[in-house]
Amino acid sequence: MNLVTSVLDGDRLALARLLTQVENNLPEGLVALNQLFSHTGKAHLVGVTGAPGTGKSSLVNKLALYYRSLANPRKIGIVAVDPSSPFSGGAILGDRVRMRDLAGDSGVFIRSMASRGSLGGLAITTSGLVQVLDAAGYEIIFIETVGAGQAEVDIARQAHTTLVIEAPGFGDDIQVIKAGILEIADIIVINKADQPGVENTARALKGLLQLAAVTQPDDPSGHHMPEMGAIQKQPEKNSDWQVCIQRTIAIEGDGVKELADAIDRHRLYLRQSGLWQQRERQRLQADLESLLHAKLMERWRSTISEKHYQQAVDSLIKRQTSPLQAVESLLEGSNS
Ligand SMILES: Nc1nc2c(ncn2[C@@H]2O[C@H](COP(=O)(O)OP(=O)(O)OP(=O)(O)O)[C@@H](O)[C@H]2O)c(=O)[nH]1
Ligand SMILES: [Mg+2]
Repeated sequence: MNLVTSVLDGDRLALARLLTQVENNLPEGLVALNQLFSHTGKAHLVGVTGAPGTGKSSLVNKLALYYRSLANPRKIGIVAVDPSSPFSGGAILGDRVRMRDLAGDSGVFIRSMASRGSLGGLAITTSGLVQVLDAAGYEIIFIETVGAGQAEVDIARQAHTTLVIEAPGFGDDIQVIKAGILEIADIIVINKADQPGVENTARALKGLLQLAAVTQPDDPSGHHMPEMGAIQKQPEKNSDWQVCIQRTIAIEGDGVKELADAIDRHRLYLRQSGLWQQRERQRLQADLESLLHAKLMERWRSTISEKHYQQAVDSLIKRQTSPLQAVESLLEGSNS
């Protein structure tokens, strides 16, 4: 049987193999993605981001256990993206913890991605893995990323619902917020609520949320409005979702049910307001544009010799041409 059919039939081994092919950008993986695409679009994609060590993996683990414990258990996929430490570090460690708690449950599939992504970058590779899990019938897919760089923001943007995880002590210099990641938060989680400093963190975050509401010029309701894709900058219309702050103690499981409820509320809100469709459109358009960029670049580079290309760089170094002039002359050269 072919790999795609096996994946659609729920074969976990086939799923693992296909994910590896997609992660490594192998031709058969890309062909499989084309075949699977019509089966995607059903899952609720939940981005989970925040500074290292705030408890993202522990929390996702507990959320997965919670969703599995329901009378109508949901199938849970987890993609942990950790480009900073390819072979050790957070994602893999977090995985070990999860493997122990979730091992043997066929309703959960965990994948950590250690590569830096290939064609079209990390966000596109992540998107491919998520598509495979979506097609395979996983109903809620958590996408966990460490840090607050542009890559994490791009990945978080692929989600319908984005959780930003803070923790006391981390919140004092609020790294994540500096990078503007709060702009993409639908739900803010203060994890490690058992630790001292929770109240300070909560106060700081509330203050920042109020500030964000006041300084949103285009939002007549005064509510927080997440800024969407770098490519498509249009603010969401009619967004009156109130960003909520949830407290959790991931190691005890405290607040996990309430967090899961908030995630479900957000999904319902997106569905009822029509924003789900809007986010889907933005997400797919962003994927399309990343792939177009990558493909056009690849195609164009094959039309020009390495020597010619390096000459253009040389003339930049010598300040004989400006970057824009160099681009124009390179593009002219490749057309002739
Ligand atoms: N006290 C306390 N410790 C916690 C809590 N949640 C997680 N931890 C601990 O914090 C550490 C980091 O937890 P992880 O879940 O690996 O955090 P992470 O954000 O996934 O870490 P990275 O993936 O490395 O960025 C672990 O030692 C956890 O046991 C909590 O609610 N309270
Ligand atoms: Mg982790």
